[in-house]
Amino acid sequence: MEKQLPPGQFKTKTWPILHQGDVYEFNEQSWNFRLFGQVKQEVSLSFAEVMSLPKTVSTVDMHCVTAWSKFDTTFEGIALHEMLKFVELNEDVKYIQVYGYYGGDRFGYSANLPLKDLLGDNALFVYRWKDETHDWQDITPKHGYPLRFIPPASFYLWKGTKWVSGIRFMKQDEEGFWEELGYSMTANPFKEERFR
Ligand SMILES: Nc1nc2c(c(=O)[nH]1)N[C@H]1C(S)=C(S)[C@@H](COP(=O)(O)O)O[C@H]1N2
Ligand SMILES: [Mo]
Repeated sequence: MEKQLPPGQFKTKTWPILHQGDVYEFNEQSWNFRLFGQVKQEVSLSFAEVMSLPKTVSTVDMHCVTAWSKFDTTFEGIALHEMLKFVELNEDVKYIQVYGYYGGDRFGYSANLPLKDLLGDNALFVYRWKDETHDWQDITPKHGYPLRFIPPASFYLWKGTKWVSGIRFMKQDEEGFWEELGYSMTANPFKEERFR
């Protein structure tokens, strides 16, 4: 069966590149992944520690708010639920902010998401991908090397932070980078939740 495009979207076979600002330059020495906010104890993982976590392969659809949709990209990465094993969450944590690089600041970009929707194998921090036109290859610097988030297809792709630096756990929903500028908090492409 043909897959349904969300309303107002068109299909692309290539993977477009879209972000604000310059591209993060990876430096393993200064790179870390922070788990912080509403947790009993904050944790900071090195690149080697993150890359030694169990790996998940998942095929997902991506829907960008600028109206392109790309079906069936296969990613290899670390599921968000693997990261959760490192922290004990405070009571009533329901949202997260996924941080990434923007404008010289490793925490300059952020995207808010409800934690309950991110517990499956389709919420991944990815470093490798393939599709029908490409064999396995590393995520390029412009797509978020060395590690970027890919959200489930029930969220527009701006929730997919590139050059990730950490997760902040929250009790209440808070605006991220695009949400502060008027984009949707919930961002469901199938309900066409672009702005609010
Ligand atoms: N750090 C960071 N991540 C980001 C962005 C950004 O500007 N900075 N742009 C977002 C937006 S709006 C989109 S549509 C996707 C695009 O990902 P792609 O270029 O890999 O297709 O990255 C998201 N992640
Ligand atoms: Mo976007």
